[in-house]
Amino acid sequence: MPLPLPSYLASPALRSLPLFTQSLRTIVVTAVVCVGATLAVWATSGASAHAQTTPPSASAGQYPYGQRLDAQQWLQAVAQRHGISPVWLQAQLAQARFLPQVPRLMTPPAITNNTTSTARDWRSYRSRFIDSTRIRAGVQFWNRHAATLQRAEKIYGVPAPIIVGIIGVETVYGQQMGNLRVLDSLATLAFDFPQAHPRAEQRQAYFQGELEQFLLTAWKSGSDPSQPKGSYAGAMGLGQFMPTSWERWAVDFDGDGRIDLFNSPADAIGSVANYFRAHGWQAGQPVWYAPLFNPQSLDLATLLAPDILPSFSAAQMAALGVIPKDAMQHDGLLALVELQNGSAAPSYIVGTQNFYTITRYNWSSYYALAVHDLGQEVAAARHGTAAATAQPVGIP
Ligand SMILES: [Ca+2]
Repeated sequence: MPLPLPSYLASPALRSLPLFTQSLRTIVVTAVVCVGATLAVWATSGASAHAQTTPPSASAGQYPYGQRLDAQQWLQAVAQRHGISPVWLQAQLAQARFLPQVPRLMTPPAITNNTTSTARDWRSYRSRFIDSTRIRAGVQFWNRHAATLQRAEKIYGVPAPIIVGIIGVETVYGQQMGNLRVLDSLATLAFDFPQAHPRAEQRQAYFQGELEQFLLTAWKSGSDPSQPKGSYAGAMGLGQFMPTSWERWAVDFDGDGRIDLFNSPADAIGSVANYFRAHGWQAGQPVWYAPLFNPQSLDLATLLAPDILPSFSAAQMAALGVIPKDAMQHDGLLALVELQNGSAAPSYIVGTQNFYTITRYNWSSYYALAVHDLGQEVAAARHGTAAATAQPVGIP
């Protein structure tokens, strides 16, 4: 079996011209030796005004990443860890640009609005992702790739509506894959993550890891990391894979010997299915059940304490006042999931392990339910029927 090339090199032009690419790399590396030499002078003289007088947090975007001391220290560590040429890494970092809109997009609305909480609303969230245009695009995508979706279900146990739901919510079936250079987004989040974020340190470390993997993959495959475009978070392709997800879970599902999540819907379908299986998808298990409330014995605080993590058997849940409809025989743990409805009373679903698995793709119960519902709507539209998606239930 040929080893798929884990390449981000999305540009077919560059891919088909290896000699040209090679000579370009030579030019870049030659040019960068000068930058490297300048840095060496910096390090020995200790006289760099830039590096010594500008703490990174205060200088977001003020100095290029190629000249930032914090970025240089990071670069040296990455070079040592993986045996990558520091000159090559420096050349890539020198191309990275600060994107001022990215930290803004990464800051939770509660902080930017200076309010303690924002009223979340399941209905309005759902309507952002489920409309007739997206459903129509989903029907076309499903029809075009029906055999591939079937093969993915057979191999990975993940049914077509879930894969179709994910790719629809993420990119409208490839129509909106993001137009920011991944190198810029990841460098901005790795070195200028908004410090107002409640988990800034943790998130910044996460994005440094993603940038590291992104550059490592480009180095190994000989591709140009300034080429791939993606979301403001650095997610790429039809299913919006982050670099570490691409490395771990993307598969070559059309058998052409390389993984291309930008241009190969089959690779995207197989990779989404493989990601789901790796994150605990249970073939044949429903995503959620409707709850039947018993107000006399209802212990909402205990049921909601583990949040979306499945923690109760059906019998335990029933004892706490929630009977999962038609699911008392359910084999596995369940979670009572609360969905806000703006200023109205919240509603609830009983999520299974599979509901939880969808949230491993994007950590939000609203996201998971929208993915599920879109898949159901597209499935119904393919057969010309109205979708029979059940709705979350309020406490009577
Ligand atoms: Ca492929």
